[in-house]
Amino acid sequence: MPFPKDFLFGFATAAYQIEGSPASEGRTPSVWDTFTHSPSPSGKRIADSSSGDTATDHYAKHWPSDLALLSSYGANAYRFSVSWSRIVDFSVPRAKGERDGRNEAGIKFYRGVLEELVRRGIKPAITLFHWDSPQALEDRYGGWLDKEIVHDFVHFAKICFEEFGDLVKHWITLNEPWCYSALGYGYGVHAPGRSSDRTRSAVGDSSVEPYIVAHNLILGHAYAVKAYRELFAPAQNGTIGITLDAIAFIPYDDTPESHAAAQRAFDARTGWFADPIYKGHYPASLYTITPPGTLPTFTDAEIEVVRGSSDFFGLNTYTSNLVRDGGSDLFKGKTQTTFIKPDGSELGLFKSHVDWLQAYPDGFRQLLNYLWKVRPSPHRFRPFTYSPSRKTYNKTIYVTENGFPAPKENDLPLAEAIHDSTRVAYFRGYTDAVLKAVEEDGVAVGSYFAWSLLDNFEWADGYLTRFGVTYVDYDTQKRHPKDSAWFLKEWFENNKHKDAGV
Ligand code: GBH
Repeated sequence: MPFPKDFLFGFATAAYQIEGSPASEGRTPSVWDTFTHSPSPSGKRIADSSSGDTATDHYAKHWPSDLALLSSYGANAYRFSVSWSRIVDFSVPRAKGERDGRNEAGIKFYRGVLEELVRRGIKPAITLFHWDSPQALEDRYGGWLDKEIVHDFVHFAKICFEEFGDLVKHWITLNEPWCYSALGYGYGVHAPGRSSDRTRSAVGDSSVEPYIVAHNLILGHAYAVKAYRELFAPAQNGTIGITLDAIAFIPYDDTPESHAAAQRAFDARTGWFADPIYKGHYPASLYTITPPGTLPTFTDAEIEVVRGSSDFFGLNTYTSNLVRDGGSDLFKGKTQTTFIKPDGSELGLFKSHVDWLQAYPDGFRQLLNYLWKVRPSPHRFRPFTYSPSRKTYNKTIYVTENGFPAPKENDLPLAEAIHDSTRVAYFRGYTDAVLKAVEEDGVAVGSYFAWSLLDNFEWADGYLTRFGVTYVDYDTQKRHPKDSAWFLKEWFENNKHKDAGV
């Protein structure tokens, strides 16, 4: 058995994408409630003009049966996020610097979920922040634009450690801070929808704000980890870290320009967060593409807290890109990306209907190797040798999301949609890649969470794009397992240790 005994096999979700019930039992709005309910200057923000108001109705009604689905799919772990504005009581107006109280009803809900998971022998992995920032903090001082939020995030995190930490041994502070910074404050396509692009947003400065927000996210993460390590880990014995979004950026051709471009693309997406956290500084290439003074500085005391603030490398990855020099987009590291190789053929095996995602399992294997460490490759792939002297992160990788939206699934009748052979092909390729990375390449991997347990609110795509292994009929909220759920069940079962008690 190539996977360690305690390897986590499971599925992932996020609060705003599944819960619904935005105003129940003391929850106050998050930036996603505000964003989905206000039009942008050019019209629609969400492809089908929807919101997470109902989503999969997980909070009010379906959570017990959704957890039963996890058992029926053979999962021994479940990654989900908690809603900050359900757990902290923002109903009382407060000034900047004052801390808010607790919302006991929200805490009780998650406690119920955790107890049921434990009863089922499913290990919970909690994400504290999956983009649903409290609107109250936005109104109070501008949310993540103000360093004050570090204190409020730590306050929230400590409530979670205190209330849930006896049952939770895997904590993820932030999900994909690149998305929150670049999509929320650069392109303006995610909440809070700020951008210099005036067709998208009336407010915001994309040359400054994403960097401030990213900096404060890194600090929020790091100080939450410090609090956990000092106050809770000694008794609770859990592990804590961050989840970053990464793409296998493969040089378009064997020119120095393309290799440098691939490095910049990686730095602009992942290194922006990973390098401070694992190495103690922003990536050098970010300074070469941004005007002087764009990247905020950490104080010496801060960098002591930031460096080494993740026990593992939490990885969300879906696709690979060929990269070459060019373009002016800072959030892509001034590179151009494509799926078409110089000889005109496709990089990946097949595409999805969303323009950013192609299935290329070999890219996943390369990425796992690269994140683990740069070294002579023991297998046929050339690793990402953009700069061979560079050490990468050398931390156990927790794959916290990986998945595929089957083409046009939304238009298919149920009887066809549940036979999601393209998604099955995707998971076959990607699970095989992670197995080879562990077995043949010696990469340390601690989990594989498929995205997602359920079809759900896919952010700017609304309900039109489905990533679930379970089909959700949004008229009836009935759940229908797809073939991909049974494929993963079999893969989990074939790879689990029989004596692991799960
Ligand atoms: C994850 O993000 C999210 O964590 C999860 O909530 C989501 O449902 C899931 O993926 C599926 O999308 O500007 O070119 O990057 C994945 C990363 C970032 C991919 C935004 C799509 C938009 C196109 N996503 N990106 S681009």
